[in-house]
Order: sequence, then structure tokens, then C-alpha cells
Amino acid sequence: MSQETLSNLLQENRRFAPPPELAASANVTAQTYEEAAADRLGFWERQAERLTWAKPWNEVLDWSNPPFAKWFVGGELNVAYNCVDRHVEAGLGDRVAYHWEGEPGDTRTLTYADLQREVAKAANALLELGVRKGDRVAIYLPMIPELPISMLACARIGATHSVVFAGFSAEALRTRIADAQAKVVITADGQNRRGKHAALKPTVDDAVASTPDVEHVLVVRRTGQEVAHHERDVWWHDLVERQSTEHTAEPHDAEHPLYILYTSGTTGKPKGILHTSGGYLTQVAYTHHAVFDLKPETDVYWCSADIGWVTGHSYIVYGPLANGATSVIYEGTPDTPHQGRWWEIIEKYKVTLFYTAPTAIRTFMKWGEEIPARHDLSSLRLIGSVGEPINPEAYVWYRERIGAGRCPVVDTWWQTETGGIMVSPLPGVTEGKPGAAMRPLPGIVADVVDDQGQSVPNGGGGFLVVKEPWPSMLRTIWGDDERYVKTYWSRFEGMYFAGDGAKKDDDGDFWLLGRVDDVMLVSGHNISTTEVESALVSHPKVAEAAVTGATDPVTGQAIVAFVIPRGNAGADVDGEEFVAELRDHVAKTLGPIAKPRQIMVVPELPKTRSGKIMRRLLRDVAENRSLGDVTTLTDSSVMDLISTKLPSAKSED
Ligand code: 6R9
Repeated sequence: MSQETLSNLLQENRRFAPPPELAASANVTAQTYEEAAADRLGFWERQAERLTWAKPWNEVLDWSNPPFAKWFVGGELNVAYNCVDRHVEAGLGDRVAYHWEGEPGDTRTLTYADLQREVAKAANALLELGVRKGDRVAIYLPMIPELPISMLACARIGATHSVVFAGFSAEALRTRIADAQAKVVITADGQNRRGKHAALKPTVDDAVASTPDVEHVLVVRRTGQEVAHHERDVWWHDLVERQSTEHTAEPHDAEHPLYILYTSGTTGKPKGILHTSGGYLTQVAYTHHAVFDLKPETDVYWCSADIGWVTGHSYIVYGPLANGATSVIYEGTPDTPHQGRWWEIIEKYKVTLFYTAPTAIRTFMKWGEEIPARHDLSSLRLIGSVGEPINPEAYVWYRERIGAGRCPVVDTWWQTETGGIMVSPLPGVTEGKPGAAMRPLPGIVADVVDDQGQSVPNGGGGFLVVKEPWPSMLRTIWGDDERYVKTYWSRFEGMYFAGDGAKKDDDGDFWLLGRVDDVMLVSGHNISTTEVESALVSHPKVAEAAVTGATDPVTGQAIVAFVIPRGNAGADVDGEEFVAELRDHVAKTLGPIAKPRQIMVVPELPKTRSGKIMRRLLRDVAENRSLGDVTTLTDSSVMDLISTKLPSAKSED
């Protein structure tokens, strides 16, 4: 008897058809799937025509040396010109590119014409600091306009940027600066976090003390807090402000390195994911147009991610700007000065398209639906999710409480490595299923395969793979081609292995089931963490859940769950009765095989700085081990809170 690769336990039958008005005027229709399938390269070639090229390509794809792809071979373009100047030249200089909102309530509005001047000045400043085409620039900035401006200035002169999330430690920053051999670091004195000033410059000072390649540190004044001054330091307002607002953008090769972005990776040395220019910009522009149904004349788009993550690179900076969109950028945290801050921002700017992460949605569920209910969210017409599997209940809560039951939800699956969205509903075409990312987008060939690399039938589970190269794919791991091949292209012959588990339902639609490293082997069944978590979140008193497998003498591994109750769940959520109720609820929803051995009610869960649950640490707790590497954890006190919960953990049966 062959063992199934990944069990399919969760049944979910709710369906949401696209709103008729949206379907009637949607940017992309059903027929695009067929067109792209019939001629995939021709399809991507047409999408590349959304951009302005200085020199046309002579070949769409060179895949003669897999897995090293070249897209739009021979073509030349300037990414910053495509994101900024060409819109000004088209007469759209007065259109707002960014409505920026600081955490303390200060604001800045940047039109495309403003952005053009700011980017030109910053490009001239980098040139004055000696940065040349091909050099690397590290950027360690908070969510202020100088962040996208710096990225675009690099792109403009052909320098490769490496943005490091401004919450990482000096050591994390140092290794990233050193790996990329960055010549310049751009930072700020500090940032606004939860109503306080959090220093950034001392972290950079620490990091560059032992990175000999760094020649200059360019410092933006944001908080006004005092900073140490070193000879290599230069203030943004001294250097950039006096530059000319004119700079001619030279075209660069389609395969010119645009940026390196280090994946946090739960173990091992961070991987510098390398993205290049023409293919990357083509796919992020197309997917932003298709998945968000962007109408740049009327939409106001807000992606709440930090630009320090790939979501911010692709869907705050490059995709939206290439499309001439108007976006919102918010500097701070969602609960400053109150838990309705995000909804206030949506109301203020009349946001129409909103893109956030399941971790945020589950936090809002915990805080309570009365908070968004106090705000007018009627401007919204589409809402999206990215970063983790969205539990069906969180999807429905999001659809109803934020989207008023009107807005389609697009659950978009992709990775730092894929550069752009790969699997997602099309809002004017797809009947949405809560919890499903649905189908590979037109032009993307993805599948779910078993451990032999064979496509699983509908109803089966396995590994998510991509079977054909795509334009915004990573080109390599910076400085480590071998690791690139080994990590992504060795598990299955000729396929990109994403590291995620997935299943196909009876219609062939894709459901993401979490990282394969997290899959639990219980009595011979491979059970996904996602399905058990979703079953827990479908209980009306649960806002968020994380499960992990712990060694068990009888079943091999046993399921251990950590749950956060909803705000309105009442006082009885810490007792044995509640835990018993949840265990039964899971058994009823998924079957007895998935019944957790233990459930712990906790106030918080350990998460990466981009909001993904770190199940590895929970496994350490569940197996009574000392914690492994916690450097990517947002808040290490969370683990203390969880550990103190242990004695009260319930273990029956
Ligand atoms: C964009 C981003 C990538 C990993 C990916 C997967 C998880 C992202 C998801 C999702 C289920 C979705 N992931 N989107 N899982 N459904 N819609 O998050 O990039 O930070 O590199 O993370 O995130 O596990 O492999 P990155």
C-alpha cells in the first residue's frame, strides 16, 4: 500500500463568487488562462510590453543552462525610469504616488513629479559618494519615504540594493552587509515605534565597526534623537538636499542585478536571494494589475507590509509604481495610538485595495470586531492576504468584518524567491474558497507532486513545485550558485521545490498546508499544521492557533497546540473544560487522528519579524528542550510567557 504524501482532512464548502460589477470590468478575464497556456512565452512577452524598454529583447527566455534563467535577453531598461519618470512624461506628474502617514500623525504626500525629483537627487548623492553601477548599497531604514527613494536611486544608477529590515540586530545587519560587500549603508537616526523613538544608528555603528567595505553611512534625520558622529557618516539633509533634481537614467541590461534580499530562514546562514531587472519588473507589474485589479486612475492601494520584506519590495515599491498606482505607506504599528489605527487610515485615504497578512487579521480577531466597526471602510473594493496560509475562519472574518461581505479576498501564495505572486485567485474570475490560494496565475506552471515528483490527483496532498521558469524567479543565491541549485532544484528533477506542502481539492484548486518541515507524522499519517490550526481557529472562541509535533512513544509524533482566545471569549478560557472542548472540536472537524494530545492557552505566539509563526520553537517547548536559535524572533519574552504555561498543560487520553 502506498503511503499518501500529505493527508487531506479539512472540508470547506463555502464559496464566494466575484462581485458582478468587478467581474464586468475586471482587468483580467478567464480566457487569459488559456491564452497563456497556449503560448506561455508569448504571454510573458506581451506583459513585458507594459514596461518601457530602451532596447528590445531578442529572446524571451534563455533556459539553456538550467536552473540559471535569463529573461528578455538582450533587452535594456531602467527600472526607476519605468517606476517614476515615464509616468511624469505621460502627464501624470501630479498624481500621488505615496500618501505617507507617520506614526505620530505627521504626513507627506509625494506625487510622481515629487518622486522623480527626490530620486534624481538621491541618485546624484550616491554618485557623489562614489557608488557606481554594480556596487551594493545596504539600506536599513524605517517605513519613511526615503526608503523607496533610496531603492529607486540605486536602481536608477544600477547599484544593487540590499534592504535589511530595520528591526534586525547589529549582528544580523553586519553579516548581510559583509556578505554583499556593501559600500554604503543608508539608515536613519531612529524610528517611531509604539509612540517611542527607537534608535537605529547605534545598531549601524555597531555593525559597520567590523565591515571594512563600508565607505559611507548616509543618515536620514527622522526622530531627531542624538547620534554619534563618525568620519564615514553623512547626513541625508546635508548631502541629498543640495543635489540637482536632474539625473539622466541610463538603461541597464534586463538581467542586471536589481536587489538582494536575505531570507530570514529559520535555520542556517541567511540566503541572499538575487533578483534582476526586466523579468522581475514585468511579473510584479502584471500580477499587481491582475490580482488587485488595479485601476490606477481611481484606486488607492495600501499594502501594510514592511518594505524590508519582499512583499514591500514587490507590492509597495516596484509593482505599484510601475503601474502608476497611488499607494499609502504607514510608518508605525497597528495599535498606536489605538487599536483602530489601520481602519482610521483606510477611512482617511479612502483606500480601495488593501493587502495584509493572516497574522494581522488574527490579531484583529483577537482585539474584537467592534474596533473596525467604528470606522467607515466602505471605500474598500478588494482585500488580499499573504505570508501564511489563511485559516478559513480568518478569511471569512476578514471578508465580513473588513470587506463587509462585498469585497473579494485574494489569498496570494508566493515567496521571496519567486519575486512575485504565483498562485492566487483572479478577483473577476475565480469563485473564492476560504483558505485556498486556488490556481497558478496565467503564465505560471505549478503543481502538487508526491515524493516521487508525480503529480497528485485531485483530492491528494504533497509538495508544491513550479515546473517552468517564470520571469521574476530568483536568479541565484548571492555568491553561492551551488547552494541555489541544492536548495531549490535538487529535490525533484527539473522542478523548483518551494518547501511548502499543499493539496489539490476535488476541483483541482490549491490549498497551501504550511512548510513541509513542520508536517507532523502521527500514527503513520502526514498531517499538516495548517489544517489542525484552521480547525482550532474555526472554534468561535479561538483567534489564533499554532500546532507542532512532539515525540510520542505511542504515535511517533503527537499534536501539541497553542491557542490564543478571542477577546470576547469570556473568562473560562483557561480551564480544563475549554481545552477538552477544543480537542473534541478538532476531532469532530478533521477526524480523531488529528486530535491534539495537548492544548495550551497562551497570550502570544512566537513569530518571525514578518509575522510568521515559529513552530520550531514551540516544538522545543513541547519536547521540554532548551530553545534553539531565537535571533529571528520578534519578541523573546513571548517564549517566557509560553513556558510558564507549561505546568497547566492538559494531557489526556
Ligand atoms: C511573500 C512571502 C514565503 C513563505 C512561503 C509559504 C508562506 C506566503 C502564503 C504562504 C500559504 C499564502 N506563504 N504566502 N502560505 N498561503 N498565501 O511571504 O515571502 O517571506 O519569503 O515567505 O510564506 O510558506 O513559502 P517569504
